[in-house]
Amino acid sequence: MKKFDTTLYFITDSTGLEENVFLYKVEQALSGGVTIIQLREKNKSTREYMHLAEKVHEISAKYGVPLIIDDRIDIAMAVNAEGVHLGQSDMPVNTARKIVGDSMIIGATTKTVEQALEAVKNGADYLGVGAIYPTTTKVKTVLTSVDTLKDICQAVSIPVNAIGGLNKDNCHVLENTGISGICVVSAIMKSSNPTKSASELKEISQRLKLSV
Ligand code: TZP
Ligand code: MG
Repeated sequence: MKKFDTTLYFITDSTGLEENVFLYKVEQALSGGVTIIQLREKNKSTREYMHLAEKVHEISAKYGVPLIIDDRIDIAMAVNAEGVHLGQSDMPVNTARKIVGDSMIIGATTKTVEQALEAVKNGADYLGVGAIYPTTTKVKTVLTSVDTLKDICQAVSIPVNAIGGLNKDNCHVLENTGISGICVVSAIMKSSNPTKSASELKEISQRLKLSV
């Protein structure tokens, strides 16, 4: 049985960082209590993506935190990552499921109830929904309303995480939505103290989960 906790889902962004600085930030975030981590690389070669995935996996394994690879089931499988995250333009979840088998975690980005139900039917283990707020992270996305987020949470029985522009000062809109956790990039990546930010965000997310 797959066991994972999406309370504080940290998505990395290595843009502009030396590898050792990036890995140090990752470790700081993990030590602050991140419960699941996604390596998200958009401009690396396959070889470079794999190399970084191996390094991040060594660190995440020390903390017992599952590593999810964005977009690429081949890299997830090659480095024995715990999961893969697929968007609406990536490999369909049902195809990915056939390839990776039952034990790998598959996450899906969904922006409507219809997409959410489809992802669940196809074998997704959790959903990411957003962007809730405009984001400074490089991503092709549109805003998703909190009402839609609520509708998705009600429609599915797998964990649903909110994403997009979330930080410790604006998560209150997620109260009573039914989310299982929050996904953040810059609130941790751009923090001068990723350990402290992770620990604060985790506490906020835990409180939000209790608010339903
Ligand atoms: N998908 C929707 S918003 C987003 C992704 C990957 C980026 C979130 O980044 P941040 O810095 O937490 O706004
Ligand atoms: Mg993708």
